Amino acid sequence: MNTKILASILTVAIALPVFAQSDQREKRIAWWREARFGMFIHWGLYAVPAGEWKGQPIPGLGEWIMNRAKIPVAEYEQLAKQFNPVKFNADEFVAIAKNAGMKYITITSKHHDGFAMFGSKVSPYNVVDATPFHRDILKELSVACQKAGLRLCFYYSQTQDWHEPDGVGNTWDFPDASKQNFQKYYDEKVLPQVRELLTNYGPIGLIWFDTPRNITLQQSQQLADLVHRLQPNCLVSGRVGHGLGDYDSAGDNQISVGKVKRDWETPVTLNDTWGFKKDDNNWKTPAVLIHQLAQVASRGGNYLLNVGPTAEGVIPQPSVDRLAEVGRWMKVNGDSIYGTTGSPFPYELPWGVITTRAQPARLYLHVFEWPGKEFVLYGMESKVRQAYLLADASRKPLAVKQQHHADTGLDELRIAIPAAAPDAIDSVIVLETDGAVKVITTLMQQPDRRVTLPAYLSDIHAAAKPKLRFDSRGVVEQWLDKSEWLSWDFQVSSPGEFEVVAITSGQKYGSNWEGGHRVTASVAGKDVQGVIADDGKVENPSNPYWAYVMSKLGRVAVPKAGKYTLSLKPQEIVADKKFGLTLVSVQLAPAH
Ligand code: JFZ
Repeated sequence: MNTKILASILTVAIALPVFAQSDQREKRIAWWREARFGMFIHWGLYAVPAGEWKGQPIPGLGEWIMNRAKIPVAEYEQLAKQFNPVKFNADEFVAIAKNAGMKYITITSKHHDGFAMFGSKVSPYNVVDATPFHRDILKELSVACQKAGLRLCFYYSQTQDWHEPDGVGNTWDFPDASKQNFQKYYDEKVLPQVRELLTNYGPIGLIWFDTPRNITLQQSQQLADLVHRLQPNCLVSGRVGHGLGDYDSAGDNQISVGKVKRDWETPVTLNDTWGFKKDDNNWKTPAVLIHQLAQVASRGGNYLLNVGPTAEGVIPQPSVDRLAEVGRWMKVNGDSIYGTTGSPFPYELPWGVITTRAQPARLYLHVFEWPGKEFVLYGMESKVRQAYLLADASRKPLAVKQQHHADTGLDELRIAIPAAAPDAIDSVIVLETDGAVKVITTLMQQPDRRVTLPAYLSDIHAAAKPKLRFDSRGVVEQWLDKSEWLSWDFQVSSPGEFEVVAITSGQKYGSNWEGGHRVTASVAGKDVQGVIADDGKVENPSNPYWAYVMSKLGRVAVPKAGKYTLSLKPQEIVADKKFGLTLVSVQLAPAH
């Protein structure tokens, strides 16, 4: 046979299953893209000690107490006898989620401690057989979810299991790693329990695997295949390992600073723990939660917000209150979240975020900082047919002026708005366009005259393959080589004097910021040299665990409207802590 024909037959034969697979993935992920907002529930035996062991508060996450306090299996197992959550009411859990506007619930079926929250024939270490409660919590939730029309999903810790000698993580009871047989644990507990979860609880939305650690490609593949074979419409989370998930999971409490191309979800804590801790009262405010929800949606992702029920079986009241506040906002503004895709702009906006609906074509402007009287948006190419406030049931049209400035090339949209914000946290302006939404995607100065140049939209210059890279939020990390530099092209419509400011990011929980680097920023034929010093913090509600630090580099004059390039070149990078220059963005702030 002609080799060309043979090659094309082979190509088709190989491509077919891949197409079939991606087709199926598109089908199974449709509900999840529509949902955008879900409830995470971390619940297990760790709710009994609630962050305290033998009278001592144990630092860290509540569900990690067995590991943090190195509690022997024989002792930790005793907690099962005390686990009797008599106040648990599945309908109440589901009502709290539904009232918040959440469309799915993902509950820990088995966390790293190895204890199953369902009646499992595979191991007696489960809620039905080992506790005085004797009720199958997952079964009750599956009935309640089906009644209320929410999707039920299961978290399952596939690699870490501190109860089993062959699971990963328990080095205090089982110190001899050479005696470990992970495959045995995987074959005898993981596969059969996942099979139970997908067989005994009706249709499941997704399995949230976690911390893949040392799992092999073959084992991850086998898990994903098992899920998809038993329930073809069930999704597999990104943390199944080896990139085999149906969508990506962001790091805990991490929100990308830029748009993400793949489907993604971020898990977020309401306070600082997943599993209940009686002393953790560091609750996020409703404003932070609503802003995060809108931000995640504006970057094309799902927001999975956690509650940690107590050992009595109730969701803590501060959690219930905050979720009710989010629900109050969602009842009015849900259209701007459900079934939307991200912002059409590749960069962030100073006043809030944007979500988009394809059919019928809508742009939702989530205004966190209400300007009063007039709202201005640059770069809108489509004709805006109508504008109104989502909070206004009568949809009274707002006066709109749309103008293309031939001299500067600027597309300017002006909307007359009421002086007072319809919502103190996030007021949504709806724009209806003629045909699909089209915008200018080049970086440009904003109506507040500020120019923000995000690291993830820079051109990278390096002699060889650049060593600097972006973390999962889109922040530069590993910028240790001073020969590597960044540049941005952007549009200025309102010239003048500007302060050049660099925004850098600390590592998680703020302790690990590294400064002292000397850099040169060049723009409009002028160089400014400055030091990355701590000249103040920037509020960062989308990533409250990572402090943003502002460094003032110097002043530049931009003489006239037009196109400019700014380059940022390091003269010296301090890398004692090996973090280097962790750049979020460079800003030109109008100097008054
Ligand atoms: C994991 C668990 O260990 C934790 O107990 C909780 O269930 C959480 C949702 O997931 O912790 C992680 C996993 C991944 C990252 C951080 C914490 N990550 O990728 O940054």
